[in-house]
Amino acid sequence: MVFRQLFDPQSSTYTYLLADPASRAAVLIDPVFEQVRRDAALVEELGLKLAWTLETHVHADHVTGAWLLREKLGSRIALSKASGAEGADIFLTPHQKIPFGKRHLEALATPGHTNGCMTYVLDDKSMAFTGDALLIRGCGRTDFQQGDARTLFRSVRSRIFSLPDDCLVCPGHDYRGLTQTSVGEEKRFNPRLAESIGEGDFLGYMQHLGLAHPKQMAIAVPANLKCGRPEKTTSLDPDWAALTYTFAGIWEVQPHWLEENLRTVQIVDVREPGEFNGPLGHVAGAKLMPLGSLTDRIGELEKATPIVTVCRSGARSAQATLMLGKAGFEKVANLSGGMLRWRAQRFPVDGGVD
Ligand SMILES: N[C@@H](CCC(=O)N[C@@H](CS)C(=O)NCC(=O)O)C(=O)O
Ligand SMILES: [Fe+2]
Repeated sequence: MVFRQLFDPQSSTYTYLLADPASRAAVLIDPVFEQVRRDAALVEELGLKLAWTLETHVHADHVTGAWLLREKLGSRIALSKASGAEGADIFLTPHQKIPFGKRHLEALATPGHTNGCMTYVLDDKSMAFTGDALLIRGCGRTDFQQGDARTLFRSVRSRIFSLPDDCLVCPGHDYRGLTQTSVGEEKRFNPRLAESIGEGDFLGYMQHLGLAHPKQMAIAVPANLKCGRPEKTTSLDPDWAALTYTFAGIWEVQPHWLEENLRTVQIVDVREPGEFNGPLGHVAGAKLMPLGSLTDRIGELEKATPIVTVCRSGARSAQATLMLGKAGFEKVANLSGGMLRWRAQRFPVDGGVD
């Protein structure tokens, strides 16, 4: 099983990537709109095909990436019928199975934080994705949307605590940086829901949480009721080149694109002079600005003309794209694979030896 836990620092949301290694079919649980580029890059770098995005519920604190991922990667959107959302491909009912390759998740209804909350349980019951029904030593609040503490108590105790004790619990958020827990651990140590605690105690606890409403609530709830489809569908991605975004957070262009567009960009070679004039040669028209001098010499570059950074392997030049981005240059990309790939693909160089 391919498994990754991804984090959105703005909303403290966890997104989970699961995939069947044989077929490469993948599922993303609770993707975040602002992290779609990152998540799509990871799916592509791991050679996966995103079959589904699943929502554990209609979130109040961030906009889902479901719609944008469907646009980018052709994934299908699923969430519970009880959510009241529109625009999904499948509206799940309790015990429905979501297949990905040879594996599947089963949707359990765990309402209480919202009406439409679902917990997704992996086929072998080794993992449960509880959304905000059960958090690590906590649980989702019940004071807005269709929140109801009594319903939440019963969902957790009957549906989640009946899973095996060693079933890993993967929550929708954690505000302290904790990552995972287990059913057995929460049955013993959850301060609100442990087996020793009664329903009345839980109701009292939940009435006095005293939390401010999520900052994004007025935007997030209506957007999530449409599976994250924005009002205006303008592209957020830069389009000045055939760009790819890496999971490492770097915009890149491939050698063939640079070769076809040599005259429309500033090529900044960040190697040392000995390398620039050495056996690998350099791309015609490249400006030599060693990485260590880039910050001091940044005034030599034009802001309006796109920049492609180059080095031996693409590592130092990736760092250069970040430095230029911080200095306010908006159209910057790294030459993927650097001079090594440029030469391997037999593109011409000035200087250098065969
Ligand atoms: N300060 C956060 C609020 C986060 C919040 O209220 N989260 C909900 C989940 S959507 C919750 O149930 N939190 C439970 C808790 O913080 O204990 C924000 O503005 O987004
Ligand atoms: Fe929530």
